[in-house]
Amino acid sequence: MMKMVIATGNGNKMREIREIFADLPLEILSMKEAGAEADPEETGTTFEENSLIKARAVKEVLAAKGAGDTLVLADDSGLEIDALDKAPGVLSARFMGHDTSYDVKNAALLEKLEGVPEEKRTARFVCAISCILPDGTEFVKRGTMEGKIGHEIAGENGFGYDPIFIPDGYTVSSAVISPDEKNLISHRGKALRAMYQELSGKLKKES
Ligand code: ITT
Repeated sequence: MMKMVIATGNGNKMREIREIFADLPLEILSMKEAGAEADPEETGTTFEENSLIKARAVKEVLAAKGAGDTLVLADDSGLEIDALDKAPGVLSARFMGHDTSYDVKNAALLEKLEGVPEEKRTARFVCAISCILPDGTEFVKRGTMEGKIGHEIAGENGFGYDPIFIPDGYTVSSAVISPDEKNLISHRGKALRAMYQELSGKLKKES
């Protein structure tokens, strides 16, 4: 079976990716499991650029190990808050420092939005997924989940900024809704399903 290495160190992303790709004829490995860890500087100004930077870095490590016949997938994602000029955006993971807890980050964002009226609290999660095929072909898919920033930290599911984000059509945060339901509406779910469509066609042609 062909191997697919995911260029992420984020276990939550790994779980979502494994769920959505479960029935593809692929052995899915994290970059750690594949012994191909890379942590390139995310110097891009868009989610697309940064996801490609991560995928190319892992592809290079794999090629150096003689494992170039592997598919590589990378995700770059983040939260855009309109009232903050789309911050934290591509800096979502680095906002206030990598090691700062999300309780602290989320509380700081809520404070920055104090007094901002409901209609101006719009926000979205964005996800770009890049794939590099064994022959070097690259493609990128994007998904978004629109919503708004709530007024409190709520919910135990999800991760990162989920506890302050209320998706359109909901009255609770994306950390309250179940993981399965989040997969159906999320930025990553949408980008991954678009990638799934493209890959399942390509993998069928090859087999
Ligand atoms: P990798 O680079 O190793 O994949 P990372 O967590 O550093 O892991 P990103 O650079 O893509 O990933 O940063 C994305 C950040 O955006 C992530 O750490 C969360 O803070 C936030 N984020 C992305 N998707 C999210 C989601 O579904 N729910 C909540 N927060 C999310």
